[in-house]
Amino acid sequence: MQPTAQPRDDPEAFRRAFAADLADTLRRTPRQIPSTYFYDDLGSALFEAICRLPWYRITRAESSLLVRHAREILQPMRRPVALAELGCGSGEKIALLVGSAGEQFPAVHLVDISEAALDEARYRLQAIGVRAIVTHHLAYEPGALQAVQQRPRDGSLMVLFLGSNIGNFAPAVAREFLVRIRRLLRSGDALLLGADLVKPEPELMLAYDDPLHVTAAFNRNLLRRINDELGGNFDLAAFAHHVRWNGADQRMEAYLVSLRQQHVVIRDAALAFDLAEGESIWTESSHKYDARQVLGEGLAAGFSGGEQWIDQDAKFALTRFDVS
Ligand code: AVI
Repeated sequence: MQPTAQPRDDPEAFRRAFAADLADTLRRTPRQIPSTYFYDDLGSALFEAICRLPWYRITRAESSLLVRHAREILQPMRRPVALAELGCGSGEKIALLVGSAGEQFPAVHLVDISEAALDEARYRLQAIGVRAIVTHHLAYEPGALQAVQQRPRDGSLMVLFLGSNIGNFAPAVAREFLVRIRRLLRSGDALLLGADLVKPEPELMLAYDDPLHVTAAFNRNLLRRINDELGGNFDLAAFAHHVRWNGADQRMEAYLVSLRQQHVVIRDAALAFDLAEGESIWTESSHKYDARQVLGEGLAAGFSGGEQWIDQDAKFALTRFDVS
């Protein structure tokens, strides 16, 4: 499933794109909903809660790597270094990097499709004394393009793509994404990539099917959103959150399983279909990498370098790819 995040500045255009995506993906076998639609205001808040769950370790592992290694991560960059985070969310992680680096940054670009997240990230960075904050209310790549176009003439640019967001892309899509980011950059620039690594299946199952059922709520919220925004009639109580580890494809898969036979109508997507009892809607894939695989992907995309900082316990890798 390729995320097709849209800028939200034109709500009607966004609604039409959402409806068109569903009209396509809910007709496929198996039926699917693109995971990019998780992140409305409630979905983003639920995701922030997931990041605080003891069983979901990505955010804490990455944050502590950023704090511990901020200076090493930035060390080879030509000064001054501008930063651009794609999908910054609440800005917590870029703020940790900035706060631990012990230097000034000429510009910090924040890219996100959630306006609420951008506001929060801006306040967070202002609070730690960052003066030049530029927000881009856009999807990853248009946002990266704007950040590149507005970069200071001197120095270098580090693009951050954290949180294992890369894992929500299918491998071929991830590869193409890295190639396009590489092409936007110039010699001396870098990409800092956060990727979750393969770990024992029981740990993954708990991370994606937590005992507090926050992830289940995050998943079901997709249906609530479709009901509210596109005139859907999903009965949320008639769906179970189901996850599985697909070892062959190295990914966690999330589904919403219909608990009974039901007739679904989504008025604004001109969709009507029957779901059988036990039939699933596939809502997310979270690919897990080996550290060496991450390196290989970056180098194949035309980057050089590939210094890595790894949390061996949580199994999470930060990799800095350079542009030579
Ligand atoms: C944003 N993304 C990297 C998360 C992940 O781990 O795939 C989204 C998420 N889905 C369920 N829990 C967290």
